[in-house]
Amino acid sequence: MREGSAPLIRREDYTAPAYTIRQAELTFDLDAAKTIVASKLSVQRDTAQDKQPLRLHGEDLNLLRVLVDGQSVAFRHEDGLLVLEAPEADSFTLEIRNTIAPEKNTQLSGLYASGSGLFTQCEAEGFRRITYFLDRPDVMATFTVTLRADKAKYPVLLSNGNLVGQGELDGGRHFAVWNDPFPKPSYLFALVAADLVRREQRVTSRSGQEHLLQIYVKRGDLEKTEHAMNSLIASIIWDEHRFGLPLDLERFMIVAVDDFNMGAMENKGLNIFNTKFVLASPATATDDDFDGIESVVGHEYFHNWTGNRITCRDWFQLSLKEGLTVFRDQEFSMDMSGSASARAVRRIADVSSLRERQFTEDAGAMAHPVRPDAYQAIDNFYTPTIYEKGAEVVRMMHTLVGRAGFAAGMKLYFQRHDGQAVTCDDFAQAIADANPDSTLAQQLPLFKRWYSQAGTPRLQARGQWDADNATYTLTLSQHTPATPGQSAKQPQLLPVRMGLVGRDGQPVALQLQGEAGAAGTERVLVLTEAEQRFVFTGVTQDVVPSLLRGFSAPVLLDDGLGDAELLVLLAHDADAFNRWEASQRLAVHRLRAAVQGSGAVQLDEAYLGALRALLLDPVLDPSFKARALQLPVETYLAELITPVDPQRIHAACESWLDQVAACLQADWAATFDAMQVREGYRPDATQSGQRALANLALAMLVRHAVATGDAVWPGRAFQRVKDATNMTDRLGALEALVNAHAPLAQPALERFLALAGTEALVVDKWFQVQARAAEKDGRVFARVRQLLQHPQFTLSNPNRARSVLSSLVMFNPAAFHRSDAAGYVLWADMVIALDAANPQLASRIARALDRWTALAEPYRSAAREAIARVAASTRLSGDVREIVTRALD
Ligand code: 0A1
Ligand code: ZN
Repeated sequence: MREGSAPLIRREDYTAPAYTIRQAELTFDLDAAKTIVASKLSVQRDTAQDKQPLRLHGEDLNLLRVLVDGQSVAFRHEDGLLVLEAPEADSFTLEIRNTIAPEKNTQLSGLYASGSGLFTQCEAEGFRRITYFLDRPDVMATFTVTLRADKAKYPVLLSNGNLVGQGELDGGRHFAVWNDPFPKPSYLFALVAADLVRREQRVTSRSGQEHLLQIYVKRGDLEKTEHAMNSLIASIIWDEHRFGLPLDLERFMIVAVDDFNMGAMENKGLNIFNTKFVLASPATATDDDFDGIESVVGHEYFHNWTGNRITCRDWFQLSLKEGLTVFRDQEFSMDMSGSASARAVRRIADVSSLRERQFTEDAGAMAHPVRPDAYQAIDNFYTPTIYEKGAEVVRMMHTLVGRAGFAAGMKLYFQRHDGQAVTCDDFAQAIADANPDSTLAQQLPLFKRWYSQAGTPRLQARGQWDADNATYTLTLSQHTPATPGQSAKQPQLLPVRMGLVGRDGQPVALQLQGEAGAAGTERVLVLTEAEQRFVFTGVTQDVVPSLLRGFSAPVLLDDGLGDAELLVLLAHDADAFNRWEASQRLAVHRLRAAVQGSGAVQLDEAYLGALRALLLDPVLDPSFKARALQLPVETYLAELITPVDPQRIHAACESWLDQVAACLQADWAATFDAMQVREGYRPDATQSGQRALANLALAMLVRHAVATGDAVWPGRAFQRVKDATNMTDRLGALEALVNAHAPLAQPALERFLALAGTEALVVDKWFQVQARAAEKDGRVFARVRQLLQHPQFTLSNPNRARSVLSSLVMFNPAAFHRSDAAGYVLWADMVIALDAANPQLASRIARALDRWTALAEPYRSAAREAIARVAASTRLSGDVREIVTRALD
């Protein structure tokens, strides 16, 4: 939609569909310039409702004809809808013929061209860009799809379900007929017509049913699909084992496409993936890429039950499928990672991402509840709040009812709702009903505030040890700050997993006053009011509270602990997550003091000693060490140190890094050598932990060497860029040189690009490393400007566009927020330019200034001006219009 803002769609206005479509027979004559779509729909009127016109969604379509039961009928166009007066009969056949132009579809929503192939993306409202339809998730039809196309150009023709016919046609054309027996909403429809090759495997499920698994990619990419196939098989086994959910399809296909707005899409039986989440070889993909593939393959596969078998009634319920499916993919990745320590590191990664992306969202102009109340462009609501915070809400339910209770709840959810389009309430009710004695069931309305209230709750904790009575009183209180449109918040239900750690590091038994029975050393306190006190008895020594273990609730904790207490937790906490958390908070204390003081951090001996002890600890996992010895990212620090001065935050981080690099130089050197992996490459938790710590050590060593004029470590890093046998090592060495602004950075970049050849995903990394580099004297920003002119740069491929633009505006605050406002000028230019072709992509970039009101001057005023300039543009899409309007409200 162009010009003017799109209407606000409200959750409270939901009404059941007046008509439903039972069956859809679609025929496509595929051609990039002009595709003809013929659709034959069995439509049924809901006779319980008053008779009303049939209103079909349609966008950018060229309509050729409309027939009802074979007769042409009158129709009109109204607000993007095709409106037909209600036919006499309650059930009728509607036939529509229209054309579309896939090669002109630069939005990548609907049917579009990528390279020489044709692909679809229908979630959320892309199907209406293919043909007229009741394009809403509570209308579910069975689809039979005939694809006709030139055989040489499009040898592979795929759609959802099972292949029920294929053959030759005149003029070098061929056809395929696909039938999907599962009724599904139109957003799960998919088709692919392309020249692709495939890896395939047959598997037999526990029940004895045979399934065909296929992964389709471009020629030359086949050997990079092994990890995706292994991940798919692991996902199938895991879902059956953990949740009793078997693969219900004869055929499950994954197709990789170069041009894709998001990560991947769970179309029934025909998942379409961004190549980034399919293709991996040790030479082209990092350990993180391998992990990303495992988790996204899992995520899309798990949607087959949580999303496809049970779908959303309306888009306000998006978290019903996304929050739950993220929770499931997180659990899958944790179960796959092996040891308890590797699980903890996964949790640390997930929580870091939540804080960096969702906490910042919840504090900004786009803050919205997990179940939003209103939207203009639904594509703007595929957010960290719907996904990651939604997953935390599911995780809290899991905490409250336990693993077995949650499994029972899932079982009940499927018994009740399989084949339906339902709401978040239905899900919570099923989990509660399966666990009637749980706190969740008893406090369900209170718990459900997690769905309705936006904003990150603040949890304050204060403890008092009473030596005379041997009691420890913990007072917990909460409040949630106002968010746009929600000024007053009510208390929420917060599960607080906790322990008490003696000053000697020993765990303390937790006996609540008035409670009988044996006491353990860890428990979950449930805060349900604004303030509550918990009195522990038999506490004979002063203790340090270790609260929110494993991050048991998505809140910001203020426990008032000082350095001495955090050092106890860092060294001794039985909970690995809270050990890591202590390391982060010790760093934040120092960074905050620097930002608010002289600018440079002063690292004391006690702190450096603790870091050294951590680095050299013989028991801790390298992956844990790598996490605990890294600073929180600057975007998250900006949430903790306000008003936000990105330059001062960056300067403080740089000074922390300089000192840690210098003071621990010998330890970093020993660590780098000790962490070399001698066996063949495996992307598992053990090896990737070693590589992560080696890369961190190398970055520190190169930094210190550049500062002191030493050439040895930069030389070793350069050598590694040339000789590394895997991408994790190669990229790590390149980043070390680039971030330290080493003289060898430029030759290393040249070598890296030469080695990348035509591997698009590796070229993306080359752009990304430079656009995310640690800013120094404006050099990174200047480089970004050059990169935008590079012959291999293009705005039309989302991955490439993001590798430079998102890297700058989302991940490199010090390069982006400049006192001369040049970053904001570039941002505004790029948002406007991108919006003309791809509004979804543009509106993601537009969100970089969501938090402008928290900025210090001069950034704040300059950011506002840039947003106002975008808002003043007359040709904005509804997507970007919504973002900039909310930002200025
Ligand atoms: N349901 C997908 C995410 C998705 C949403 C919209 C898209 O349109 C461009 C694409 C993908 C998931 O959660 O994986
Ligand atoms: Zn999803």
